This record gives sequence, structure tokens and C-alpha cells, in this order.
Amino acid sequence: MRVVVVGAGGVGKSSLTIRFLTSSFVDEEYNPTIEDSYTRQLVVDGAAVQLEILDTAGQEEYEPMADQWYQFGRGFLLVYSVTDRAWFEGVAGLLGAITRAKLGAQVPVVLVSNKCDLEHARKVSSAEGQAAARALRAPFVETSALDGVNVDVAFHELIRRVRRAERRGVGRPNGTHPLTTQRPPPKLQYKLKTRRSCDDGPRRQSCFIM
Ligand SMILES: Nc1nc2c(ncn2[C@@H]2O[C@H](COP(=O)(O)OP(=O)(O)OP(=O)(O)O)[C@@H](O)[C@H]2O)c(=O)[nH]1
Ligand SMILES: [Mg+2]
Repeated sequence: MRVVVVGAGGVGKSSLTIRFLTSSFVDEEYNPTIEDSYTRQLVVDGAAVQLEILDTAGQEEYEPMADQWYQFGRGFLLVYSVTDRAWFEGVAGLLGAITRAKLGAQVPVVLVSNKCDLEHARKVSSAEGQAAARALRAPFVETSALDGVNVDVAFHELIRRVRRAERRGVGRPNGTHPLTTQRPPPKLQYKLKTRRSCDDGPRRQSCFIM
């Protein structure tokens, strides 16, 4: 199952992906992504899934690659950060671009509001996030890649959404449906740097818990 993590530069897409895959937080200088992909076999709701995660670039200079990412994905984590309104306001446009790349097909997405540990720097309330998610017809999850809050919840919910869409027959890999990618998957690699391991801390009260 191919899922793609999208959102503006610096919202925490890579940190969420690494947190999900390794249960740790990369505590080093911000290092913008160009494109990274990972595979992982896991069990969700008692059923195995072979997950391919494409972690995309949020920096605008990589925008020409976006259509390829959108074609690749069956489901999308739409990520913004609670610390920046512009990133939040860009989310609807991003879903519009994905939907256009899928020729108007309804795409499984989860709206993810990251960095909920930074309560003092919060610029977007949980209620605003929930309202945006309702408008996008997406589930809403507030996460902290730093503290490990709700990260599994977000990915698992996306897997459920993609499964549901597949059961409804949307995007069967028959090579003709708009949700089916025509392009081979990007070269899969597993990038492991030195990381500080950190246990999942207590859930912060400031984070909206799904
Ligand atoms: N406090 C806090 N910082 C975070 C969190 N997630 C990411 N960060 C920090 O935010 C910065 C950007 O994180 P990245 O994961 O690199 O962001 P990105 O969305 O992958 O950025 P691009 O690859 O450029 O699109 C880094 O300094 C991270 O350490 C979080 O949940 N809480
Ligand atoms: Mg990144």
C-alpha cells in the first residue's frame, strides 16, 4: 500500500515518518527532504499490510516533483504544524492539487496537525483543525513527532481509509483507474542516521487526542 506524507516545508513530515518507523525522534538540525521512501510490513486491525511510505519535500523548489508523488500515492497524510497559520491555510489547496492529479477521484486522506507539544507557540487551535478536517471530509489527528503522540493513530487511520476505498473498488490496480499509478515506485531506500531514542512520553494535555 502506497501512502504519501505531504505538507509545507518544516511541518515535521520526516520526523513523523521516522517516529512511526523507529519510535524515535531525530534530534538534529532541520534537514529538508528531497524525496525519501521506506517500506515496512505491519499488522493493522489484525491484517498484514506492506506499507510503502513516500516522505516528500515541502520546500517550494521541489514542487515540480509533486504530480509524481500524487500519482504514486493511494492515501495521503496531509500535514501542517500548529505553529504556523500559513501552513494550515495551505492544506485545502494541497488536497485540491492531489485530487486534480487523481482526475477528480476522492482520495483517502488524514489531516495531521503536528507539533502539538509546542503549546506556547500554537497559532492554530484544535477546533480550527477539526473544522478544516470536516470540510475536507477527513479524520483529524493532532500529533507530536517529538513526544510520539498519536503518530501511530494517524498512520493506522490512513491505512484503514485506503483499505475502505479499496473495498469499495476505488483505485484497483488495473492500470486504468485514475488512482492507479503508471509510474514504477521510486527507488526504495532505508536511511538511518544517528538518532536519539526517546520513549513515548505521557500524552500532553494540549494535544487533541482522537
Ligand atoms: N517540537 C517539535 N518539533 C518538531 C516536531 N516534528 C518536527 N519537529 C522539528 O521541526 C523541524 C522540521 O522537521 P522535519 O521533519 O524535517 O520537517 P519536514 O516537514 O520533513 O520538512 P521538509 O522535508 O523540508 O519538507 C525539525 O527541526 C524537527 O526537529 C514535533 O512534533 N515537535
Ligand atoms: Mg522532510
